Amino acid sequence: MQYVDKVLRDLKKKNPGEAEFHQAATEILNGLRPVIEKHPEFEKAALLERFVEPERVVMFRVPWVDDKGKVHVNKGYRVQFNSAIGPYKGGLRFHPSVNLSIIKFLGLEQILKNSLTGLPIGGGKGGSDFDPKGKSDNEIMRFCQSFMTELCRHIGQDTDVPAGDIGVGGREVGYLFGQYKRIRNEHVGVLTGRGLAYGGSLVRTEATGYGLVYMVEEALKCRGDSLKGKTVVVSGSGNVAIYATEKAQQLGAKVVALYDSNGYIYDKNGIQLDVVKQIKEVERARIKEYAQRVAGAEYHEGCKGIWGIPCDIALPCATQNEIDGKDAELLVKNGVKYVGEGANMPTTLEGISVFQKAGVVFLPAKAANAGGVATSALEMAQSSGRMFWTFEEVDKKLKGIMVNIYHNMDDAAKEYGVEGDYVAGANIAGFKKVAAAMMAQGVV
Ligand code: NDP
Ligand code: 2IT
Repeated sequence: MQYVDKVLRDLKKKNPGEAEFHQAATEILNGLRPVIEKHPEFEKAALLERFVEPERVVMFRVPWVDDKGKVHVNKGYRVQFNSAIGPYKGGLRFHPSVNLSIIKFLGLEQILKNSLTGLPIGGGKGGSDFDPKGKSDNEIMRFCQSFMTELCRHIGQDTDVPAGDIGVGGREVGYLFGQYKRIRNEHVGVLTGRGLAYGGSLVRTEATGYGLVYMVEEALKCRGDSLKGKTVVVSGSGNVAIYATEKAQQLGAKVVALYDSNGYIYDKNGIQLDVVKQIKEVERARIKEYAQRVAGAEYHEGCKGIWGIPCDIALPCATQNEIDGKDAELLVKNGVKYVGEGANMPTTLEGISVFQKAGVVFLPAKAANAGGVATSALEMAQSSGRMFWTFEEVDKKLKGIMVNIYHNMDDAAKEYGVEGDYVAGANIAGFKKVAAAMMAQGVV
């Protein structure tokens, strides 16, 4: 297919060195080949060229002063990728590895993820190479205030609505919101993941992890199976990992491992989540502590070893490219049957191919972790309506959305002759609506 090949070739030439962006674009455009074949009008309208080029990229300086009076400068980013179906929507990541390539891969993924939710949200992403680890609350606050002092010119409740991602949780969203309100004099739903006292939604904290497990549960149900008694390995120990573990446990699975960037814990008796929450959410300490507090639990330095633990279900919930081809082969050899991506792009292209060839049910990130942003859109709806739904109401909507996404990608894969290939199915199902909106809106 010459058109797709040409767009990919040009993208790599025009955006040199952006390895993560190339990787995400390759996965997406390869998945879209059957659709592009059916729609020659897309090429005439240069639809793919427009789709892979962000509408706007904002890059800015973030100066801040630490507790000792030393001045630091970080890079700030907001990529407003696509607003065809709604205001830009997507998280902010604070992590030292952040660069333009990472923000662009996340933004591109977000367009299709947000479309899959069925809600009216476009795609965007932002962040900074700021490292929140080891910083005091005051340093975090000053950094967030400086970041928002620039960002607030570019966002708005009907323009662009950021939220959390790695390194950005409730505390950071609170500081960011406070500064936005102070400068703009507006108390509006301009960020999601807000605290319940100032416009947040119930279930947003749990949403990504819960949503992931709701989708895995549906995939199991469609095969006459369930989570009961299944052994699960979850990577990461942040927001997504913790609430994926919680829901998996509630539904009868046994989660035996978690990690942070230093090493992993293995607890053959099943992870005690209250201990993890105390360490990670309250103390902001390292996962290593778990093995010191729970008898029988093991801690191992380094992350990779986690994929050697035999499991039925693997839920990578930390970061991109955590599972490469070799890790995937090891998981398959040890009997993994389902992989649900809680993180964004946690599996390399080789890893995906290993899983798919082995017949593993592979639920790709843009579908499987869409529960977070879907619940963000529900938060936006509640803010606009100036009302709140109960936990049960939001949770029910979240579950309905995840089940719906599963069937939409399953149906799309069948319709385009690639049954069971959920990577293609999710890309196709997400793209159709964005393409229709872009075609209807002319050359913009
Ligand atoms: P958190 O910051 O809460 O947690 C991140 C976790 O991943 C931590 O345990 C962290 O360990 C670990 N981690 C981060 N980078 C690395 C790395 N390079 N190597 C090993 N471990 C690493 O983030 P979230 O839980 O919010 O996000 C996790 C993933 O889920 C990301 O890919 C994010 O994009 C994705 N996601 C998040 C959503 C949300 O609503 N929050 C929604 C959809 C997707 P350490 O503490 O040592 O850094
Ligand atoms: O990757 C993601 O979907 C997120 N980090 C959540 C985005 C959001 O706007 O809630």
